[in-house]
Amino acid sequence: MRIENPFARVERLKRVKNTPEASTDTRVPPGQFLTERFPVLHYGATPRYADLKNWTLRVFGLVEQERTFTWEELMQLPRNTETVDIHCVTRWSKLDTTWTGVPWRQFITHFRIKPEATHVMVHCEQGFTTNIALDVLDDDDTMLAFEYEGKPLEPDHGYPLRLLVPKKYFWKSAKWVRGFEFMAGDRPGFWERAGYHMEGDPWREERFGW
Ligand SMILES: Nc1nc2c(c(=O)[nH]1)N[C@H]1C(S)=C(S)[C@@H](COP(=O)(O)O)O[C@H]1N2
Ligand SMILES: [Mo]
Repeated sequence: MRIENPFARVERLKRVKNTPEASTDTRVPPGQFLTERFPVLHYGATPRYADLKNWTLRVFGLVEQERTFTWEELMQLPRNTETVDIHCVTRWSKLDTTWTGVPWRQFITHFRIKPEATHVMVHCEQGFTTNIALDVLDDDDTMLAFEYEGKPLEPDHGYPLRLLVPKKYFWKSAKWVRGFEFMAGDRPGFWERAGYHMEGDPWREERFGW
């Protein structure tokens, strides 16, 4: 299957630095180069919010009880700040990015996941989705991020909330998240249906095909 490049803004990537240490650096996965910029990549238009009064985050599917978090409720949960490296499937990597958010392991203490659930479909504005295994999410560095470098996320980078799963290619770090659907078994999300890999591990170069 041939994948058309869906990114209108891909031109920006041509200006990133290709540093010599990238090939040997143990922090840069195979086939990636480093950038100090922060490219913006997504399908469709950037959602804009006048305010977050009507914003909700829905937890549904295989949970004991569906739950909806308001923005206020989410802001009351314990938060954490972490510095991680990110890797985009279009081959840029960025080191030492700092994010603040609600750790995934903290978030899931607020509802009960049914034992048969194995995967999550992340639902975003405008129908974007991505699929992730629960055991991948179950890590210290996975979070529901709302700040980047100490400031609220820029609209282009997912304001108000994005998922951050730094150990997978960055398309799994879904922007403008509005819901988590717990599922028994895996199902492809938006890019996965277009041929991207179901797992997306940058260290194994799981870019396309499944
Ligand atoms: N909702 C949504 N989230 C998304 C995408 C998208 O198209 N829609 N693109 C993904 C891809 S392919 C990448 S590489 C990252 C880019 O994040 P950035 O724009 O903050 O660099 O967002 C991911 N999250
Ligand atoms: Mo991407």
